[in-house]
Amino acid sequence: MNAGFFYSKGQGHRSARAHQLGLSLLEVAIALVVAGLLSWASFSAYETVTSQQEIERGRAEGQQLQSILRAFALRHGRLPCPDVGVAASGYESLAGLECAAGNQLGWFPYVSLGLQIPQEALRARYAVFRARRDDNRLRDADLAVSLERTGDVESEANYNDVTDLIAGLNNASGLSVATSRPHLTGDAGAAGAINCTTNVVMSVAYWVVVPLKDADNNGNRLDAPHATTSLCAAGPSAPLRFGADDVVVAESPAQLAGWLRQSLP
Ligand SMILES: [Ca+2]
Ligand SMILES: [Ca+2]
Ligand SMILES: [Ca+2]
Repeated sequence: MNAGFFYSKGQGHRSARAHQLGLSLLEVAIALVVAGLLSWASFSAYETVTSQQEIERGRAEGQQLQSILRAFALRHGRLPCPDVGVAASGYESLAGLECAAGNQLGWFPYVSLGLQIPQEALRARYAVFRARRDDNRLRDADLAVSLERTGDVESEANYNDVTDLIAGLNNASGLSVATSRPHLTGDAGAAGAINCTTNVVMSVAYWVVVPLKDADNNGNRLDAPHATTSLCAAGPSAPLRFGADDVVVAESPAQLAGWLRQSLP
């Protein structure tokens, strides 16, 4: 606005100028409010888009880790051993050449599986089903150890191979669900409440939890029902909910055995 223009028009135009100025100030005020609202709205939209993208990324990461676990199982006749370091080292925590006894919960062993350790939000917790039966290998269900479970001798074709993992998975399927081993609670839907105390749904051969953000603001990226020391994970089909953005992938022993059977050469 050119103020000089109004001054040069003399007294008769003063009210018009005041009117013009007043209107302009009102317009400016409205414009500021609208700009504020717009920037707030676009910021909120940005936040929403960003979280959705992150969750999609978490899901993609979970799917990738599941594919890699399956490929590892097919090739090695066992599931990987968790990385029990406080900070992820990326390596399986072995004792000698075998998964250390009792090690069933830790970080996903990225480096041992040929991957790089990802950024913290995508760095996954991992649990594997282990029910050792040293007294009877035909009934062994320690899935982190490759073991002859079908009575073949070393010269036979199916000695200590993926079919022995399938046998171990079948043995695991036959055991009743125990909270001392990796398991799932519900999904807030068909599988019932997400509650590790009151609703223990099934054993799993493994679960992987990608933590993403600390959505429940408890100082840990894992959100309830997940915790660093817990063997319980929410059902993978659990919907997104307030205070929980963790992504879960898991398979029951029967599901993994089915996939392996289909994938046998
Ligand atoms: Ca065998
Ligand atoms: Ca989280
Ligand atoms: Ca948390």
